[in-house]
Amino acid sequence: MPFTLYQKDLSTDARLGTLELPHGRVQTPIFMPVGTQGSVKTLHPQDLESLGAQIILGNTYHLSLRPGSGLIREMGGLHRFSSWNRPILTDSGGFQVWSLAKLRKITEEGVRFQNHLDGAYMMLSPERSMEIQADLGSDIAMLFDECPPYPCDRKYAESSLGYTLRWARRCKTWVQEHQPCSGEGRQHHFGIVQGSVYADLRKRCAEELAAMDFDGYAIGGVSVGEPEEEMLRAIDHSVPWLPEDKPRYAMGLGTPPQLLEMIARGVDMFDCVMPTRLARHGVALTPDGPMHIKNQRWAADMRPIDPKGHPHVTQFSRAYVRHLFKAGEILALRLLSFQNLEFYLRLMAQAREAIAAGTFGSFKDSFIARYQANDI
Ligand code: PRF
Repeated sequence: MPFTLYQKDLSTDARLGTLELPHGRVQTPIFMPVGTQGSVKTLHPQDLESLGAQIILGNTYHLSLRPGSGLIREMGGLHRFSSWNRPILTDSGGFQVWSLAKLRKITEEGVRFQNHLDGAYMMLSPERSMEIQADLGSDIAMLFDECPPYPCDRKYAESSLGYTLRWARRCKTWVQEHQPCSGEGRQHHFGIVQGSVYADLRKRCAEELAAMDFDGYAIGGVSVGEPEEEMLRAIDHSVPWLPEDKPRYAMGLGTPPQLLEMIARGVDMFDCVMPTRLARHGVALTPDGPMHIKNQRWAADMRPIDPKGHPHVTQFSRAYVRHLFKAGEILALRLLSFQNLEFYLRLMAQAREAIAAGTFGSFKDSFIARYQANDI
């Protein structure tokens, strides 16, 4: 069994586990830095290792457009190509077509779209997505789903769910026909629960995917513009119907407090561009909340951004990082990316420790109270 659940928190549904993947073991709850183009922006693979990153994300949509998944396969797969030897999860592409491509048309076959690079017409289908992800050689491949927008009327949500479930079946068939091996080194496959804000659709999707027996399950269709309560409700409407003994992954989330709320609801895995994107906008994340480094108030501040942060960042003053950012120096983006990913990864390590100690509920409450006081 690749997923081992070895402890549950006493007062919440938080869980502690490990996931055995072809390129190594991942401890859950875990945050996965996003490396859309096969690179986590501004960081070297050694940086990621020194931050303790255990698994990173790659994207089918971007990598299949450029440089092409055939090329990556010829270069020995995404791990070898990018010189990252720990696990990689790849998203299936449908969501990125939804958010980036022009002229998208969904049919039973798949999604036809004009790509955002040169406007060429392309087709992504469940089979093609699985084939690309097999070429990339990721440890975890996501099924090809349809992510409905928010808000979304019931009729659209139902028809969209039909695609997600039928496409899941086709992904499974493709895998059975092309990757019959069941050994340790095999690629793992995660189904994605959709159903928009409709509790019965979420339940149906989770149950039908569970019956198809995947290695793990994601909750998709969240963080698409809905208010936070709606997002938490979508999790509450999905998690109870997912098998206890498989990992659960909330896609594209979220702020540090949101991650803790999700962990408390039994979610094990996360990815989000937020830490690296905020870094490039001059925001450092700290236990006392977000810090806007451009602010005049840091101009002569000798203190490090976050005294508990990584030595690569604590050796510099807020004043210096502010100067670098304002001068447009690339080092500023790198230092802030370092800070923010370290902060997210540390948060997950602290969450795991708190679950092990049976104190996750009080850890969550005190972390959120301090973070939201924004008392920097
Ligand atoms: N589906 C897929 N990838 C995703 C999402 C989804 O619903 C989301 C939604 N938050 C982010 N990434 N395949």
